[in-house]
Amino acid sequence: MPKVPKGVSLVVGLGVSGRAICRHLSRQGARYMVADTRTAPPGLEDFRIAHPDIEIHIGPLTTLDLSEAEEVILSPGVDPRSAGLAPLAGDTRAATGQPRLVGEMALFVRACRAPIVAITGSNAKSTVTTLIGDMAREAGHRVAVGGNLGTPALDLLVDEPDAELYVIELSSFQLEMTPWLGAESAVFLNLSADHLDRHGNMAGYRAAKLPIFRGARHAVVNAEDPMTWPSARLADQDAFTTRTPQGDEWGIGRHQDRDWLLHGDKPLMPAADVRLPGRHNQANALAALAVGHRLRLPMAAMCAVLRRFAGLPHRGELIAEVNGVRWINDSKGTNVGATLAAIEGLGPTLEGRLVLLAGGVGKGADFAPLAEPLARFGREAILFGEDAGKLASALDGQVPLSRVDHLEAAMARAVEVARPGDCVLLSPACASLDQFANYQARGEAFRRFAHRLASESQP
Ligand code: UMA
Ligand code: ADP
Repeated sequence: MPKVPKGVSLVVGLGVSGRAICRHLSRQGARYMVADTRTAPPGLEDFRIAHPDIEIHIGPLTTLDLSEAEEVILSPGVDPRSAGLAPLAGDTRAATGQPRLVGEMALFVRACRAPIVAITGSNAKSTVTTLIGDMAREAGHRVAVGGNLGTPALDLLVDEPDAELYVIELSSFQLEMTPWLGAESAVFLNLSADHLDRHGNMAGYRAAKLPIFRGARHAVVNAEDPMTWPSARLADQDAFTTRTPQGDEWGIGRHQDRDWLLHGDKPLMPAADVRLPGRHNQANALAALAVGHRLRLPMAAMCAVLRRFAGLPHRGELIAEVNGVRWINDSKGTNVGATLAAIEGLGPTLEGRLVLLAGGVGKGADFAPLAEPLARFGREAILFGEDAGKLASALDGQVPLSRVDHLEAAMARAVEVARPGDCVLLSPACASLDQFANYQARGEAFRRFAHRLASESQP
């Protein structure tokens, strides 16, 4: 069996993170080789050409001897419990006493020389990460923003070497492989079912995210969701809520006959001035404010960002209005919690009803929580993709259903059933990987369709 030689590290995965890890190790002059468990990882030939000296192992990790590898650095999509890796669990490196099996963030923490703000949660990570980055920038700081959001954290060290602050979005996959983070501020926004196919159950999913608090100097948690609280309260900890704040919580309460964002009893700005729509986004704004306050960013700069930030693509994004029907792209609604927020946020604002397009890879989630809000607000749920059947069983009898093979057919069906005042909402509650390269590709297919529809409806 081929072997990773003594003193050589192994990078597992040739995706976005794997390549960033390779670039980092090359910069450091470290000896490493690469493995990918897929038979044909994307971009393999390009990688070979660019790195002729790097040995590459393709295929299961059980066919590679890792017993003497210096360090095994996993891409986030690779489960540390998969065959071939399990024997490494609990192993430490003789030289450092550090775990031998780690993820990208272990390398990032070792190399990073500026404070880190880390953000996790089942939903709203990218939104809150972007808000915090924009707030720090507005206040005149040099800030680098990345992580699960897109740019791998390790690439930020080269792209923005002078950053005074790194604002990093972290997934459960990344956090479970992070032995130590030492964040200046660690934010755990919410927890609802996602990635249960990897983490087993909610307890396992939460445990995977809790390393965000390791070594943190400050925490921001959700006062309404105890699953986001660290096992032991930090000395310096803030909490946000969409209710009237208790003590010095960040919350929402009445002031001058209107709802205001409050810090304790101090009014900050009218809630309706937050440009992002819905209560859930006001919660997101409060979490970002709590971090910014800890970083001593001026309140005026932070509120200016909240007043103008219109949201990221694929998150509740209005694409077109055609014949009185709004087409909204929420392709990043990849779990039940996000789709619930979209239905409950949009439903009450409509003159008509919701035509929901949902389906894809459900990742082991229970879709039952979608039934009641769809009964209230739904005209029809049009289901497609791998877990359409599971969705249909969960929603049966609550809302009219139709099942089609693919998003294209779902959009065509939506044209037939939507009436003026309705909203066609792509919020799939599922990952896209059965039928698309990623959630962006799914959202772009929706965008193209809605734009075409809009141009065809022009007189
Ligand atoms: N894979 C294998 N074998 C391998 C390596 C990868 O089968 O040896 C598979 C994985 O199971 C997965 C796919 O290949 O299906 C990609 O995995 P990866 O770890 O190579 O992914 P990257 O391209 O490095 O992208 C990752 C994040 N993807 C995942 O965690 C699955 C990206 O988040 C992130 O933007 C990027 O690193 C930069 O940090 C995407 C994501 O879906 C948006 N994240 C999940 C989420 O947000 O819910 C966690
Ligand atoms: P993440 O990076 O955690 O996936 P995003 O900011 O990309 O988070 O948003 C993902 C999805 O979650 C979108 O569909 C968005 O509309 C929805 N969402 C945003 N904020 C919340 C919230 N506070 N609770 C539940 N869902 C939310």
